[in-house]
Amino acid sequence: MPIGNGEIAAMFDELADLLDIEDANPFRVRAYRTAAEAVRTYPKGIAELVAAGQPVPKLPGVGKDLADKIHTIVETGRLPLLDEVAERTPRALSDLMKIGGLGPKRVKTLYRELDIRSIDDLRKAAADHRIRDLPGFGEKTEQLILDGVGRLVEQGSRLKLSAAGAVADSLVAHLRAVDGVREIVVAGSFRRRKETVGDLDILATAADSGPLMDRFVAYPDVAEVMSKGDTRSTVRLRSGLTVDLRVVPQSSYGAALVYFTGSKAHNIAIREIGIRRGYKINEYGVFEDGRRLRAPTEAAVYRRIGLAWVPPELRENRGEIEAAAEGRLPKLVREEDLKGDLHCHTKDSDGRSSLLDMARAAAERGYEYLSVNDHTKRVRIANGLDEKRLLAQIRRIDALNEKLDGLVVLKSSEVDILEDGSLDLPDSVLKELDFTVCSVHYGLELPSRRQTERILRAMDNRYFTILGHPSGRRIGERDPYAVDLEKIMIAAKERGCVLEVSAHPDRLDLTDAGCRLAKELGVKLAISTDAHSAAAIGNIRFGVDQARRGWVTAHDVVNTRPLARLRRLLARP
Ligand code: DGT
Ligand code: CA
Ligand code: CA
Ligand code: ZN
Repeated sequence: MPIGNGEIAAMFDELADLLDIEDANPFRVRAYRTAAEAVRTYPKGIAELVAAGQPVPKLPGVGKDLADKIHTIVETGRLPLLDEVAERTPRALSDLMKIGGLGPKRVKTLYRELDIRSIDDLRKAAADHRIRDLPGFGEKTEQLILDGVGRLVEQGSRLKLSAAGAVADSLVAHLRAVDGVREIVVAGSFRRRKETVGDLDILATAADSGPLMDRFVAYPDVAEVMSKGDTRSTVRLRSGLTVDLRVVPQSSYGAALVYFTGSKAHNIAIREIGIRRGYKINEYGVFEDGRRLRAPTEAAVYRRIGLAWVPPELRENRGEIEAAAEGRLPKLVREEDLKGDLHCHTKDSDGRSSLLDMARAAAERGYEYLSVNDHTKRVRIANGLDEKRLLAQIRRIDALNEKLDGLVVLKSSEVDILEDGSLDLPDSVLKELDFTVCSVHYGLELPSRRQTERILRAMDNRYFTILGHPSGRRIGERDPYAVDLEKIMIAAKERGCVLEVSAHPDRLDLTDAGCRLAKELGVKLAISTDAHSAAAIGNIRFGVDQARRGWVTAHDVVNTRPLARLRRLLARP
């Protein structure tokens, strides 16, 4: 019963958190974090490989000791060192680190001084104002903690799409092994590629549902079987995620897939159109006078009510139904439309892979170009580059391009936008670059008017090309900064600047609504990974998903263009 890469990675992350709280050697902590990232981004199921008699694959930064630990997890489902550490330091403390502003030091203080062992303990202590007097805290921090707890509770246990994907992959692989299964698909918000999912909704077809339900509840990661029936079962996994499995006959597949993909608002609108045309539409089929009509596919269901098939990402009842009726659904951008990536980091700043390894990974994907955008000097914690180091990097990229065949490495930078709206490097250096990504990293708390002015001012610089991660949020951890996004978009269009859709699975800014606004205002977008390792270049899919949810077409995205046209598009008028 294979354990998923995501679950292996989660164990290493938890171990790293707990060791960090215990003040363990930082190199050791970092080694576990590196292992977590390497496992999470590995494209094949490690447990499946081992089950097939292969060794644990060689992963970047993962030595023999860690590979042995991965092997143990795969074989036993446990990491003995984690169990050992958890005896000394409560596991729930690693949850506290999910709250913005709480690092290992502060979590340790909270635990030692106030015996805080859970999110609930933390909420109570903050509400009773017991935190503000701790050394290194204060009123402002106490309020930040209270906000953070509120956000965590509000979003409930919604899981980021990337994490849900890791779970979904191994669960679907587990179910596919059952004889007689035909279709099997993860529907719901997961199929609509929403940035977070509340639960997973798996839909399968089989003549006999029994064996499928049996295997579902026997999945090794199940913590609790909440219900088990012939057509529907629900389980809760150890991570807390709930999963529904529905099994329907093949003849209901089209209608069931439409229904369980949702959204609920889309379904209700579809059902109303059906009623007007004399049809009843539900999860079992399309009916006329109690007689089931043939509708084996989604497209057939939509056709019955005069609509074109609607891509799942658009099914939110935000105008897609009218567009489908009038034949004007957008032709959404696809991952294979992208010709390159316009935001990544290397070891020169805070990336974990070398320039060469990043270039190789991009070439392997078949990209025409990859830009290197290491941080600038102000971002000292990320080892940002000053003028001299950036010029040296430019020369190394020139030398590399001499040798590379097929891929061009573009010279760029992720230039920090300073508080006064100036850029962190002088024009004399910026002009040596092919283009820039400019981002806000500090002063996220500025009021909206000032934040907006700051960014507009930065855009006035003729070397400003792309606004990087344009809201600064981290999903579930840090709210977006306050800013007038519409004003920024209008200014970007006027000046020929571009906005980034970050494919980074923890960021995903712009939001879907932000992407749609950009499209409507006619401002161009770049879909970029902000990759900090060669493997993370594969995250591009999450940015494409988000853009598709925002009705974005290939035409709206600059990095769908071949290099020569990209250069013309990025040049400021
Ligand atoms: P989530 O799980 O909160 O991320 O969002 P969904 O969209 O996956 O919602 P979920 O899991 O409650 O239900 C899955 C799908 O089932 C949903 O997208 C549409 C359909 N559905 C659920 N409840 C209703 C309902 O009351 N009416 C209709 N028409 N459809 C529903
Ligand atoms: Ca769901
Ligand atoms: Ca559900
Ligand atoms: Zn950044």
